[in-house]
Amino acid sequence: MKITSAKVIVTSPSRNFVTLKIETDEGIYGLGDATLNGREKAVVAYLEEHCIPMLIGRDPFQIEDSWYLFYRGAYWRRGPVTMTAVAAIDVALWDIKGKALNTPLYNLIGGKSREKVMVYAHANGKDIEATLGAVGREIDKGFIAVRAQTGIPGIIDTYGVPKGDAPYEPAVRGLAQESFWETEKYMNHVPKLFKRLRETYGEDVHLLHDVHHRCTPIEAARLARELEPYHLFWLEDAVAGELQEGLRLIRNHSTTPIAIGEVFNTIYDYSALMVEQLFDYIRMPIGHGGGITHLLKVAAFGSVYHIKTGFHGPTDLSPVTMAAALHFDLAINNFGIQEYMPHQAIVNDVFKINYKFDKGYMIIDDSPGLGVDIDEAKAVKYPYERAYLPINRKTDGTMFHW
Ligand code: GCO
Ligand code: MG
Repeated sequence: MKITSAKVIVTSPSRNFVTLKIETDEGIYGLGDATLNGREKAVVAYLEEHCIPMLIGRDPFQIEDSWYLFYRGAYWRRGPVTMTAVAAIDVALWDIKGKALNTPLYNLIGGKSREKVMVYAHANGKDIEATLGAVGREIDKGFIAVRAQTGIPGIIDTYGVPKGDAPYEPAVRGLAQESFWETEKYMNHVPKLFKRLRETYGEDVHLLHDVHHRCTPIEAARLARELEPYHLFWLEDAVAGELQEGLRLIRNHSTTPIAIGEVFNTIYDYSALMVEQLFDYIRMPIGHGGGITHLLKVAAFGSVYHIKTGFHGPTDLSPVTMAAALHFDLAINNFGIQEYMPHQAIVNDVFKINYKFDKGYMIIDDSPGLGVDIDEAKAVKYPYERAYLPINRKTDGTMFHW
């Protein structure tokens, strides 16, 4: 089999998605998600200008060699743009192989280790009462794990809490919106939320919280310690992703489990952290972390240290990444949990999906390859629109982490 062509499809049904489609001389094609929220066109250019010409004529079954071709062969390695492009190629090649061998992706990477994938939902509210209600609604839908984010008195915008009743979907069309932040108010408020959540919903539901990189190491250590009585499933991105030594301080002060890595893109962002056992859950999504080939290595390395996966799964990753993640989650032994934010219904006008939510878990059918498809005629109905993630300042105007 040979790769005969490849193209990049950009579509924006409610938000931008970038999809790589690789075609072969046997009529089989594969899909990869190349969406990098707010920087979509950078990946489009990387693929069109630098990768697609090198793909033509290659054997799509040589996935390991292709991975190293685009990783080592670029010389300028790593980084989110590069690794999102590498991931899109890699996932599309696995999709082709599954279809050619007429078997679902999970069978190519070890077979099923479980029948269904535990997922966590998002629950947000403008204050503690509203968040309690939102968590209750997710439990009523059947979720057994819920991430809770709440508005903070005295802060206009808080990460994860949308205005009005809109679903939380980071990136807005037009230029970046600014939000404002005071860590002190946040730190004093969040433990009150989790106290109320445990009092209201008991010990059984898994509760998660995302700090979104906003604490310094000593602040994160204090927060993790103050949340300890509420037995979180995890505290996510308690310090900025690049501040790896910060995790040591958290560990020294708390037993709250730590998740990190949605902004990481290679094993080299994790390796020292894993050996020292400074965190518990790997967040790097397949779509940004070099694809299935690379995540298999990252997850295997983590398994040596009893670290589990908990892949990123917001709506800014396309259904192609969600399907790839679900196959992966089914197959590996050290799966922990999967983030699941359902896409808006209009997204399914363009993408045909093969997974569904069922009582706290996701199940995926056994179509060959990934099992997700894209309708190109529908995709062109939703042209790209520039969108940015918000930027964040302290209330005195200082530029801060979003
Ligand atoms: C999460 C993330 C997202 C990111 C978003 C950025 O845990 O789901 O933090 O909400 O902010 O993916 O594009
Ligand atoms: Mg996050």
